[in-house]
Amino acid sequence: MSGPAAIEPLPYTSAEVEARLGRDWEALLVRAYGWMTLARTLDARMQALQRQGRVGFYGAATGQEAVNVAAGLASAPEDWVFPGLREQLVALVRGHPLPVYVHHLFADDKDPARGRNMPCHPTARDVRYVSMSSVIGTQISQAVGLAYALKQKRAAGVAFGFFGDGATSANDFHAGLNFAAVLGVPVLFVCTNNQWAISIPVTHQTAAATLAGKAAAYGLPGTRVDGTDFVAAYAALRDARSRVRAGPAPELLEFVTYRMTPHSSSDDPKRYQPGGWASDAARHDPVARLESWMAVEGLLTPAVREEATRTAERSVREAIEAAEATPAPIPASLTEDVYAARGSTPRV
Ligand SMILES: Cc1ncc(C[n+]2csc(CCOP(=O)(O)OP(=O)(O)O)c2C)c(N)n1
Ligand SMILES: [Mg+2]
Repeated sequence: MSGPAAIEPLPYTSAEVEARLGRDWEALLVRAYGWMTLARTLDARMQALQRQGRVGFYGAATGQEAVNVAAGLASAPEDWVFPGLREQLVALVRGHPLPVYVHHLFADDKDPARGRNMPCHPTARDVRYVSMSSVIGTQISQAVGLAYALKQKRAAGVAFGFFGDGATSANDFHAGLNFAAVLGVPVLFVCTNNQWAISIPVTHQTAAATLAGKAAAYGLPGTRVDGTDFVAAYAALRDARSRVRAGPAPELLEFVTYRMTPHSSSDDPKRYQPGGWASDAARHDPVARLESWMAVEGLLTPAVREEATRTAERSVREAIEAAEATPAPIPASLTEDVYAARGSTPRV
């Protein structure tokens, strides 16, 4: 049996972290660690429940937690989120209640979409998290359209358009970045390059050296960031968000990460991933990297770590219990929320 993979250490002194994150850096890191622990717990439980047939489908975001938590924390309440496949955690960090998300995963009667959307495709109106589209790339141009509306209305906020490396080959990527730059709208493009689009490695996706480099063709800034380093991810998102807002002017951030799980519950990566992938990914595990840095700096005592684990396990368990005690939507609800009754407000 091989031992645990060595972790690529985060390359900072605590003074450097303070310089990048600001005065409240310690509280920020403890908060981020709590969210990442919750995300890991949720991904593990949901993948197991899917295998037991209790949840229909699940797509984990294991390995992408640093970007998602950083985006949730760096965004403002007035911002809008147009997610790709793996940004559900952004909704939770922005305040969408975990039990509501778990009701959605179980497609039960308390799912805001009443079971009409595939599990793991939540909609979270309360935090301006737009219903996720499985059609790769469509959300990119939708984010641009929303950002254009913000500009026209002189409204506050930034639209975050999330997508994966595979989506950079979609037409919407081209149309979206082009229109955003020409129109000068407040949209922040966040590409999480987890190096796979199901079975296609990013090296077969594009001949470009980096995905961030594609921004130059459209006349907007593109920056590549280590997406397994929470400190770098948070600083990049916070700073880009404020430049995008001030412009208004779009930017592209590419976060390099490692997909640590199958593409989804319908995938078997053993058929296509090279043997060394899992250990490479483990060395760049964003949760382990933050955890070990915090432990060395004395920020993460065994007691703090245990508390984070206990809290995550309890909240996930309680949300699952509540979902399992909730009936499926009744068939008659199929026609509810489809047409707005005159004078009514849609529920979703
Ligand atoms: C237009 C379109 N083509 C193909 C698919 C099938 N499909 C689903 S996910 C996926 C790969 C997406 O890869 P990437 O953008 O890197 O996101 P990741 O899954 O890695 O987060 C594909 C090809 C789809 N959903 N939509
Ligand atoms: Mg990908």
